[in-house]
Amino acid sequence: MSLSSDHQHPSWRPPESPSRIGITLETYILEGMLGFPAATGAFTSLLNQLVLTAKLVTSKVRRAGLANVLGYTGQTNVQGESVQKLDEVANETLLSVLGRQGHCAAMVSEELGDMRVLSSDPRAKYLVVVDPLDGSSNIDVNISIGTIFGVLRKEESKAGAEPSDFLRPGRDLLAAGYVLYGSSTLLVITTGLGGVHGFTYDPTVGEFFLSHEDIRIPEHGATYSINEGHSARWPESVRRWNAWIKEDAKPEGRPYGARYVGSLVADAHRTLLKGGIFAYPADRSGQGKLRLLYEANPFAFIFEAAGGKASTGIERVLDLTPRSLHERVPLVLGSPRDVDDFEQFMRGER
Ligand code: AHM
Ligand code: MG
Repeated sequence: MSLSSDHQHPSWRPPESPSRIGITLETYILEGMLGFPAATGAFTSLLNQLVLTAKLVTSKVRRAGLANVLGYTGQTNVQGESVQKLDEVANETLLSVLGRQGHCAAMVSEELGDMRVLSSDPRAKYLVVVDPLDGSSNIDVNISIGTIFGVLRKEESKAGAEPSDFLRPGRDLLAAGYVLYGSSTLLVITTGLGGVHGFTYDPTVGEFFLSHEDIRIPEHGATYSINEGHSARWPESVRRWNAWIKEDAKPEGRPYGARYVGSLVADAHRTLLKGGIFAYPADRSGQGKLRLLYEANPFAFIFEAAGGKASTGIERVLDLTPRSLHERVPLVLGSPRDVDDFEQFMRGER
C-alpha cells in the first residue's frame, strides 16, 4: 500500500537532511550527487565503466592466493595455460571495459609503455590515467593493494588522442579515485568541488554502497608514513624533519606514531581518514619514485578536495606540468598543518 501525503500520520515529517548512507554508487553517479557541474550521459557512463572494472578486479583479487593452492605451478596452471599476473589482469580488464562504449579516447597506464588509443571517434571525450594494481609487491603476502584512476577531458573536436594530450597539470582532472582491496573493497571518488565520497562493496549483491560521505581530512594528525629504510638516501632536510617528528614533545603532539604499509593506496587512505602525513620524498639526486600522472595527481586531487594538501615538498603537485607519461615525482600527502611543517623543513626554514 502506498501512502499519499493526505494519508500520512499527522506527526510524520520528512527528515530534514536525509542521510544518503546506504545508497548505491551507481545511483549516486546517475543522480549527479558527485557534484560534477556539467554531468553528461557520457561522463556518467564512463564513471560507471570504472565502477564495473572495480567489481571485476575485486573478484580476481579476492581469489589471488588460490593459483598455487589449486596446483598451479609458476607461470603455468594445471591446464597448461599461463597464469597471468594480477596487475596484467587488472590492466586488461580496464582496457576491455573502457574500450567498449567509446567514451574513453585513450588510456595511460603504469602497465603500458605507451599511451593506448581506445576510440578514435571524435565523440570520445575523455582520457583516463590509471595504475591498475598499485602496491603489487604486497599481492603475494595478502596485504592491501589498490587501483588508482584519474579522468581528463580530451580537447573538443579532435579525433583521436596523442600522448601530449596527457601532459597537463593535475588541476585539470575532472575526476579521480581509488579502489582499496583491503579488509573490504572500498571505492573513493571525487569530482573536486563535490567532495570526496567512499563506497564499500558488498560482494553478495555486487554493489558499492555509500559508507563515507563527504570525507574531510583532519587539520593535523598523529601518524607519519614513510619508508625509513631509505633514510640514508634522503636529503638532509628530510632527515631533520624525520628526527623532529619523532621528538618527545608531548605538548606539541609529538612524537607521531609510524605506519607504513608499502601500498600507496592503503597508506594514503589511512592518512585521508585519520590525518597525518604520507611522504615518499626524493632521494639525494632529486628523484622520486611515484608516478605523476596516475599516482601523485589523482591522490593530490582527492586530498585537496578533502581539505588536505599534496606537495612535492617544494611545490603543489597539481600545478606541475608533466614532461613525460611515466614521470616520477616526490610526493607528500596529508593534513594541511602536517604538509606545511614538512615544506618548512624542505625550504630550510626549520
Ligand atoms: P608499484 O606501482 O610498482 O606497486 O610501486 C608503487 C608503490 C606504492 O604503492 C608505494 O607507496 C611504494 O611503491 C612503496 O615503495 P617502497 O617499497 O620503496 O617503500
Ligand atoms: Mg603503483
